[in-house]
Amino acid sequence: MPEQTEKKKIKAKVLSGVGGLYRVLTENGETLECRARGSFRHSGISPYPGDNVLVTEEGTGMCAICEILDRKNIFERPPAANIDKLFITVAAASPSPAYITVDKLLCAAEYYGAESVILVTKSDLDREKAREIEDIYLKSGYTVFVTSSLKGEGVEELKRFVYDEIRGCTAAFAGESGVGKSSLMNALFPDLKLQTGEVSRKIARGRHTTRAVTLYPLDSVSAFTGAFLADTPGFGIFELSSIDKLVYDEVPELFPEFSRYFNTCKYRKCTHLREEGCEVLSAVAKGDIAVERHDSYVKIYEEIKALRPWQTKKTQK
Ligand SMILES: Nc1nc2c(ncn2[C@@H]2O[C@H](COP(=O)(O)OP(=O)(O)OP(=O)(O)O)[C@@H](O)[C@H]2O)c(=O)[nH]1
Ligand SMILES: [Mg+2]
Ligand SMILES: [Zn+2]
Repeated sequence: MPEQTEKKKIKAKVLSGVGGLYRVLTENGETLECRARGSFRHSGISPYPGDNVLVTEEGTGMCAICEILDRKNIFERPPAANIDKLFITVAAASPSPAYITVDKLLCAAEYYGAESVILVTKSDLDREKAREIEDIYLKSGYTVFVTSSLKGEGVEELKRFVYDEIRGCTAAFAGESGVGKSSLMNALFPDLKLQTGEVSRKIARGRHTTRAVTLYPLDSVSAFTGAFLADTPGFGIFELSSIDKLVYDEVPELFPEFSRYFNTCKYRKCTHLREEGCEVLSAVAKGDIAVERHDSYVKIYEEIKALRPWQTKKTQK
């Protein structure tokens, strides 16, 4: 027997990480506190919530993450890895809906290969606005739930969807601060007991109550197996520049409901911004594409073009 046997490596999932201290759930169902000690640290990579990792026991009661396993994807905002589904949350009122934030999050999810679901919250505050948001995103081909955590509206329906669709998956809530992400997670799974906060009366925006991304294993709060739900801190403004490889001529592909028109635009290199003979624009005029979505498209395209004017899909190759 060699004197120093290699330390046993245990597979685990990172639930949260604050100040270099990580909480992981091992495949044996144990929750451990860890530091990061692996060689990956030299290459500037650090574990993210959602990462699948290998951990070793250090003898001192402390454990160490020694390896990060392959990632399906990694979001910079909210910072999380291996997200299968993104629940993009938008309030009918308080704060008033910012379509650009929703559409940027939808673009990020399309880019990283996560499936998006739109959750409209606070329907009790403005029913008409809630329906308006629902119409826009249903028309765009997304799954939409209209909910009120306060009145319980839509909560059972969403819970059934969660049970059916996120088995074995990691889903994260994302959206502006104060839209009610933590409140809705509590309405779905009361045992989570997440902290929620007020919306500032003065600026009518949230106060950043949730401070860090945290994954909750659903089998700890309900009869559920192998699924994780992540609560994340809300944003003020969401910047797509956090996707550092996104180039402007990729932006059209991030709007799935536009794609069927691309081949019939008059010009082969149509940007779908304002060209004559653009079929995307004529679908907007006919009401087949929501005008709010096209407005966001123009903003996002121009923002990325201003940021990286010389980079295109060709130069990225
Ligand atoms: N009227 C009404 N208020 C709600 C509803 N859901 C949440 N709120 C209120 O909205 C405020 C913000 O809720 P949170 O759940 O903390 O929002 P959050 O999205 O988690 O915010 P951050 O953690 O800052 O990102 C709280 O005062 C909630 O009581 C709802 O369905 N109806
Ligand atoms: Mg919160
Ligand atoms: Zn076009």
